[in-house]
Amino acid sequence: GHKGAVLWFTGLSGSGKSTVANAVDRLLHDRGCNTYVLDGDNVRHGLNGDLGFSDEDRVENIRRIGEVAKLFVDAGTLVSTAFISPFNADRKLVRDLLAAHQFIEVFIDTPLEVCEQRDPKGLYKKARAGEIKHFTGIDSAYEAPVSPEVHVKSAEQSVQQCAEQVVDYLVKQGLL
Ligand code: GGZ
Repeated sequence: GHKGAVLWFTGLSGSGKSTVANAVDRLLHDRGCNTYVLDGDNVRHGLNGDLGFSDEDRVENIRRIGEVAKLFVDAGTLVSTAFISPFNADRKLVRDLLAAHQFIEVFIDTPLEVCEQRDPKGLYKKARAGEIKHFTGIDSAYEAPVSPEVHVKSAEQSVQQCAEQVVDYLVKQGLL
């Protein structure tokens, strides 16, 4: 049986974090794991509904998500989190909340050009037009992970292949 751990997805808006996280979640669920996905839909509207996108609010957003993820780990769940989490220091804080084998950083590495091309919600277009301020990759920084446990190049493979890359890592680590 598996133990709890956090699959911490990080990447730009439109990189495919939520899509790949949900595909991984499905594969893990099919293997009989106890799983959950935390993403903007269930966190930014509720628990973190008071937070925006200033640097300060993003720091607090990630801090709270880290604490919630830890609760899921304590409950034995494989929890996938899908947030931009742009700052190395904040991801490190969450890493340090957990035991070494319990925090798996998954970098969804998709070039900005590709994310901007996809622009599923038209947010990049608005950011370029100055209608959204502090947009990650445009006028707010994204610090790429230095040594992520899993480095996924989503523009070069299918969603299913990306998800399998993550699951393969878990198998290799003996987590599944
Ligand atoms: C970045 C923003 C912004 C700004 C709204 N910058 O593609 P989406 O829409 O669905 O994902 C983005 C989401 C980012 O929220 P996170 O909680 O993941 O960010 S962080 O980890 O940095 O706290 C985007 C939308 O919210 N969005 N304004 N200014 N993304």
